[in-house]
Amino acid sequence: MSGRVAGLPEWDRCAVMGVVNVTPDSFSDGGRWFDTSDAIKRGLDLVSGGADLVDVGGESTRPGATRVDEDEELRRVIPVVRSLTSEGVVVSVDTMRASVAEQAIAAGAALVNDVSGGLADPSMVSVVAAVGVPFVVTHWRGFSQDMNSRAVYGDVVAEVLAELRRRMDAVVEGGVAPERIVVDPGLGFAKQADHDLTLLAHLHRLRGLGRPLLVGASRKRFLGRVLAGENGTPPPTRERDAATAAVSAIAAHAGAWAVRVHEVRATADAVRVARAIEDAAAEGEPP
Ligand code: PMM
Repeated sequence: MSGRVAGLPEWDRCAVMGVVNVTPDSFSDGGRWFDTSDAIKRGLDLVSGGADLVDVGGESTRPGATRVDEDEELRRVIPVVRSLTSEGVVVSVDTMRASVAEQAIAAGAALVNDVSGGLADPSMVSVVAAVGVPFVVTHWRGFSQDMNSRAVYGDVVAEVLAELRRRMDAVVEGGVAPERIVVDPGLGFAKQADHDLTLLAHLHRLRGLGRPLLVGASRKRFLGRVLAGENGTPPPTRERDAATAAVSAIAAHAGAWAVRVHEVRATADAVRVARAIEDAAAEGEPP
């Protein structure tokens, strides 16, 4: 099974995390939900389409992106978090800033999704520990501006495992309860396409970290490379949703706790099929 995260609802299958990027420049959907009311509507639509929780972010992390300033990030994120939580949506906040996490939690966010795993802001871990919300520890080697130059590995699975384990230890040392930690291999963060594919092929080893696993493959570059035609041109990001749903099924089958996706409908089906196959396998076991 996919595991339980203290402080969040328990789903009986891999959960679907829908994405609302309140940004003008995100890699996959930049600008589409930049306006506050569009972003809120998008969050509600994702829930109607099958999202179990909605991840709200105000800073693009696409390769090469420069950072947004704190006031602007707060302006983008907080009203969307407040409005969605007031509608009963389980919201996670995608931020590398402790101040944004703190205000988002005050506005009702149930989970802090920090793609830097607490490395970008030295106050992040203590803020999360103090309020006692769940925390996503993502594998990360540095800010977007130069992350591609850090995509150098001898054994990508072993190195990601070791680096995640170190971050988990540091986060627990900082006061976050182990049962509130989620781990994430950080597909595309300081990784080339081959690294992402190898990590997906070894999700069972990442589960060995002993905590629920979040997988964020949606529309990413490695899918563009897999889907590229003979001339090597990758399809535009919005044409990668079928491939994303395929990864969702594979991740769910490998025991992921949740998948983070931009279009939820096909993934919601994929995780249900994965669950049905798991049930059938359990029923087919000899006594
Ligand atoms: N990827 C992006 C943003 N946030 N959070 C987690 N936990 N894992 C991810 O893989 C992840 C993330 C980048 O995706 P986008 O900008 O295309 O939404």
